[in-house]
Order: sequence, then C-alpha cells, then structure tokens
Amino acid sequence: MAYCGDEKESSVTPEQVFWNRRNFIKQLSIGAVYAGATGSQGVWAQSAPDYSGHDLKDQLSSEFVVTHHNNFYEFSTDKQKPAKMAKSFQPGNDWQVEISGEVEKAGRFTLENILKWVEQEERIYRLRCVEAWSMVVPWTGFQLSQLIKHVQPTSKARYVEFKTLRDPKVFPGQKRGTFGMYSLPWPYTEGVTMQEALNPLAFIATGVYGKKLPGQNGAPLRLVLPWKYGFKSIKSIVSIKFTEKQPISTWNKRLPNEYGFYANVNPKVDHPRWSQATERRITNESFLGVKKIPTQMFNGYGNEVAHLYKGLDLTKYF
Ligand SMILES: Nc1nc2c(c(=O)[nH]1)N[C@H]1C(S)=C(S)[C@@H](COP(=O)(O)O)O[C@H]1N2
Ligand SMILES: [Mo]
Repeated sequence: MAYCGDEKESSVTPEQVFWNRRNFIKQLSIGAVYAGATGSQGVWAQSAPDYSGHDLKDQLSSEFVVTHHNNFYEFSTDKQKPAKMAKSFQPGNDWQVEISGEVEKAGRFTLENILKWVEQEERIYRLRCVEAWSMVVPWTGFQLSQLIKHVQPTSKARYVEFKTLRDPKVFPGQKRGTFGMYSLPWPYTEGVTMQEALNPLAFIATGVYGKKLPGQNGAPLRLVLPWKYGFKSIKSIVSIKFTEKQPISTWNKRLPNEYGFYANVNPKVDHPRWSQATERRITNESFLGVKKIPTQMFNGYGNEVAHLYKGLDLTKYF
C-alpha cells in the first residue's frame, strides 16, 4: 500500500497509555454497557485521573479501520479480506480453551467458564505491527494475570505458550500450500515469559469498540501485548500451556533471522524488510494514515515493562 497519508503529526502524542479501569464490565454482553471515555470515530480519549502520569491523546482508530484492516493469515495475507471471509466465523461462549502443562488446574474450559474467573474492563492500547503501521484500539477483555492466578501455575512454569485453532474448514489459509512461500507452520503459536504474562499490561481481548470480538480480530479471545509487535498478539486462542522451556513461535520458526522471541517494539532495531524508526498511524477508512510518526521504545509503554528486560541485550534478544 502506498504511503501517501496527510502529515498531521500533531494528532498523536505517543509515550502514553490509557487504562480505563473504572469502566468495569461485568456482563457477558458487553455491547450494552459500552460508554464513557471512548466513542465513535474521531473522538479523543480523555485522560484517566486514577492512572497517574499518563494522558492519552492518541486519536482512536475508527471501528471500521480496526475491523477492516487486519492481519489474520489463517484467512488471507490480504489486509481487507479477513473481514469478508470471517463473516461466518462467529464462535460463541462454548468455545473451548485447553489449559495444560505446568499448572495445577489443567483442563478444558469454555469461554463462559473462563469469564467467571475474571473481571472485564476496557483498555485503549496502541497496536504496532512490525510492518510499520499502527492503530489505537479500544479493547474490552481482562488482564491475563487474572486467568493465570486462577489456574495456578507450578513453580516450574517459566513461559506461557498460546495456540490458535487449527481447522482448515474454518480457516482456508491453513489449507496446504495456500500462500506458497508465505505459508506458515500451523497452528499459529506464540509465547511469552511468565513475567511478561503477569505484567499488568498483558491483556486478553474478548471485544473491541464495546462489541463482541469479530472473527477477523481473533474471536472469541485473543492476546494483546501492546509493547510488542502485533504478531505476538495471537488470535482465536484454543490452547494455553505453561512450560519450562521457551516456546517456539510461528514467525520465529518460519523466519528466525527476522522475527525474534521477544519482539519488543524498538525503533533502534530494524527488521530486515522494514525500518522501525517511524510508523504510519491509521485512523480512518482511507487506510492511508499519518506517516512518519516516531516509533517509541516499547511502543511507549517503557514505564510499565522496561524492568522486565534489565541486563538483556535487546539487539541480540530482538
Ligand atoms: N492466529 C493469528 N494471530 C495473529 C495474526 C495471524 O495471522 N494469525 N496476525 C498478527 C499480526 S501480524 C498482527 S499485526 C495482529 C493484527 O491484529 P488485528 O487484525 O486485530 O489488528 O494480529 C496478530 N495475531
Ligand atoms: Mo503484524
């Protein structure tokens, strides 16, 4: 896609985060209670007085953009196609997630079960793709640490591995050879350290813009790790495994020189195919966005996560 958006860089103030922790959502039907700080396209988020030091001025990406410009290779490598192809992918609360490995309460649980363990809320996060575009998304869901505390990992658990559903009947992109050289080893797999998973920013989204998560955004539950490149935020999760060994993630397996395990947003470490110094912020249906926004270390969430990587050479552990 051409980079020919307008240059209005004043519309963005990075380095900030917005947590609307007051906006707790207790019902399963989140659509009905969506209100407050966010709104339709073009509305500016207000600062959260109960979360000191942050004052988000990032303009929300419109609901249309968030739900019609997607990376979901199980459907297509094209950004606009997942929205069309996912129309019949509408999983409900009977969706099952297997929790396994180094954990006391292993088992198969429905989304309905899981939602009884946690408190849902809304969070507005920046999403930064390694392809150098970004958005600002109002998610609904729950802090991942709530789920982890409920299932009680053992002392051996050092990592958490996530897997997406593998079913070529649901996801045509998983049919053999669909994308030729772009094909990925399915199921899509991701992983984080326990410390990363327990960090308060790590989130599981079940909704966006106050509505149930659409198929193209990873229904019915997906990871959201705002300080990492978007590919870590794995969609349509069916497996959560606690492990001693570092999981091998899909992109790392496919192209190890391009995609590391950590994948923290870092303007100083370029991807071989994309400079990471700046990004293109997409806000409206032109999909063009504002280009050359300076990319922030940890996508602007350094205050919350930098301590996790003390002493780690982030050019080596990219
Ligand atoms: N299972 C799965 N999860 C995935 C992907 C994917 O192709 N398959 N794409 C990733 C990438 S590269 C990005 S940038 C984000 C995009 O999320 P969005 O479509 O909700 O904006 O999802 C991530 N999660
Ligand atoms: Mo991405």
